[in-house]
Amino acid sequence: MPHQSDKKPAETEYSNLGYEILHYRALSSTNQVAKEIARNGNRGRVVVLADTQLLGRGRLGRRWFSPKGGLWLSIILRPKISPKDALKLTFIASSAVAVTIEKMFGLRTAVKWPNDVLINAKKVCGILTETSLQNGDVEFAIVGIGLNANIDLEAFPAFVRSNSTSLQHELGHKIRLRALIENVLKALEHRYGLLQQGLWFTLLQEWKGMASFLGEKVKITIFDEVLTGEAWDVDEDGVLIIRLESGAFRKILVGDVTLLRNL
Ligand code: BT5
Repeated sequence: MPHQSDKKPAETEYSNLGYEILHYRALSSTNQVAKEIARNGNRGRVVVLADTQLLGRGRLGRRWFSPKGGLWLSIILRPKISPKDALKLTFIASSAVAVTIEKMFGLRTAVKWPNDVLINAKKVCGILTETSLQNGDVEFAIVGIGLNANIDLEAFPAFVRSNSTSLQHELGHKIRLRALIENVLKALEHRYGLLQQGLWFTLLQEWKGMASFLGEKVKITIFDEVLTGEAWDVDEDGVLIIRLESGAFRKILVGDVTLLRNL
């Protein structure tokens, strides 16, 4: 059921790259609305943007807090990839955000498996990629980017505040959201082009170059199961490989990584 606020964008803007940006004041979730738009047919390059989300979502049904001042957007893509490759879109979006933040603001960023961008080991951005399948193929993918831009951390509940940061908090001032959006879209478009050309290994290498958790002692939470070990590698499918204390290796397809040195 569409949310009451989801009916009509407040304005439609166009990015320098020709994306149609449907800009809403308040929305349930940009991913949800993008999905509904994508289902209604291919209308080219569309981005759904909201000033605030009332039901912003993370992975596994979790909540994504989306107060005003953040960059909350979803991009509709129609990639020629198999469903198991959706994670690649998450990786390239994370790299695009991480590189853009470094270039624009000179802040040092890192990526963390599977979908985080960090500054000073705190989460500044999360990516949520969702796909719709048709006859076993990806019909469309929605890449949702949640980036804490002009946000006072006081706006978050304590359990989120302790593990997160914002650009405003790191820089001590607000930034121009519009320029950030343009640059993130540009960085993602570039990487998406490389992915479509079959250059996944180059893109994975770029992501791994920012993956400072690799080689670290980590705790992995997989639903109710908790493991500890060393974050050994991320394989070509984007799967995390952990070296357990027993010396055995384990492949992790879904889960959350916590760096133990931060505890
Ligand atoms: C994510 O999930 O990190 C994916 C977040 C994607 C959000 C974007 S915003 C635009 C688009 N529309 C949507 O509805 N979603 C996407 P996950 O890895 O599951 O992390 C979720 C966890 O991060 C929560 O359980 C909280 O602990 C924490 N969290 C919630 N809001 C946060 C925030 N604004 N900043 C940092 N951490 C947050």
